[in-house]
Amino acid sequence: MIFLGLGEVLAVSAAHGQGVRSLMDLAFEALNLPEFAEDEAPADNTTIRLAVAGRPNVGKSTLINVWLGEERLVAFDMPGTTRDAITVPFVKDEQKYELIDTAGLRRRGKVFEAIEKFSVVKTLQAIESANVVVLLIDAMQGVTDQDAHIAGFIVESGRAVVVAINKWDAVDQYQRELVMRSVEQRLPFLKFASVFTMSAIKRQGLGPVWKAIAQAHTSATRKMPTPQLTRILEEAVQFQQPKRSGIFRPKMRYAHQGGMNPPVVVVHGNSLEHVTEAYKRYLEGRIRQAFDLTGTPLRVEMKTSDNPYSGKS
Ligand SMILES: Nc1nc2c(ncn2[C@@H]2O[C@H](COP(=O)(O)OP(=O)(O)OP(=O)(O)O)[C@@H](O)[C@H]2O)c(=O)[nH]1
Ligand SMILES: [Mg+2]
Repeated sequence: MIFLGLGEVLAVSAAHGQGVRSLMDLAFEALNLPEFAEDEAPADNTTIRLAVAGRPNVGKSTLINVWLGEERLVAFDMPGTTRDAITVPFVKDEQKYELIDTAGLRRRGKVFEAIEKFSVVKTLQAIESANVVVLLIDAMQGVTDQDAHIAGFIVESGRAVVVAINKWDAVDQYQRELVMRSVEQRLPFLKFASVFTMSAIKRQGLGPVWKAIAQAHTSATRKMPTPQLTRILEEAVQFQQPKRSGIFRPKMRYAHQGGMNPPVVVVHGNSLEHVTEAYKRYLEGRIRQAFDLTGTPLRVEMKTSDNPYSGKS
């Protein structure tokens, strides 16, 4: 039983949620639960699954109620009001959505917690099965470690994300500045996402958030043709070559798209295992810019073609 004994030991980063996903995968496996995605995924792929996630009491249920224009979900000034991930169908600008309200997540030590044990599992599964996640942050509290942890999980799951700072009506100018600074400091790995301030209760700032949701979904499902990707790769290499590593000089030949939501770009060539992380980030930046991938994580993978000399030395 992986919860009690030390059957499996995984490295996780407390601050950024790194490794948490594999940990949760293991936990799900051990629990032997049915896959949320298979159970509740819409039959057609024209429906966008949109999850609202965040710490307890940030206003997730309130926001969805405002979107729906009715008090469909229970919202209350008490952490842990929502105990289960709840899906509600919704249409906006002729686009079909499945809105998913989730239980507020907190963190104790290195694992997520919610008021009820199973709601944390449901919430993490809801995030993994969503196309886009709105990460809701409470302006009265600023960005905390717990928000960073949830953000880390969203990014690791490859979900497109929009950051919305709620309860903007309830804070003064001083707190507003603190909040904006805490976003920069604690969520540096979310630089690709748009950040908005809003008030669900006062119905302020809702329009830009919707635009960003649609944009994030478009980015996450962008088609990147091989010729165009390869041209961007060539231009990037021309501008700055990957560093030589000993006798190896990584040689990039072409790139193709290996997946969507999140977009994956696979670079083919020789000695690519010597490409540095910094260079991969540089390539990611060039690709992001060329395809306007605001709002979605992007994965760049290196694939070395069979080397005829390997194994012969
Ligand atoms: N001032 C202010 N209060 C808000 C706003 N949005 C929500 N609230 C209040 O925040 C409290 C919590 O709202 P909920 O919608 O229940 O929060 P939640 O994130 O769903 O909470 P859990 O289900 O417990 O995780 C309620 O008292 C809301 O009225 C807002 O924009 N401004
Ligand atoms: Mg709720």
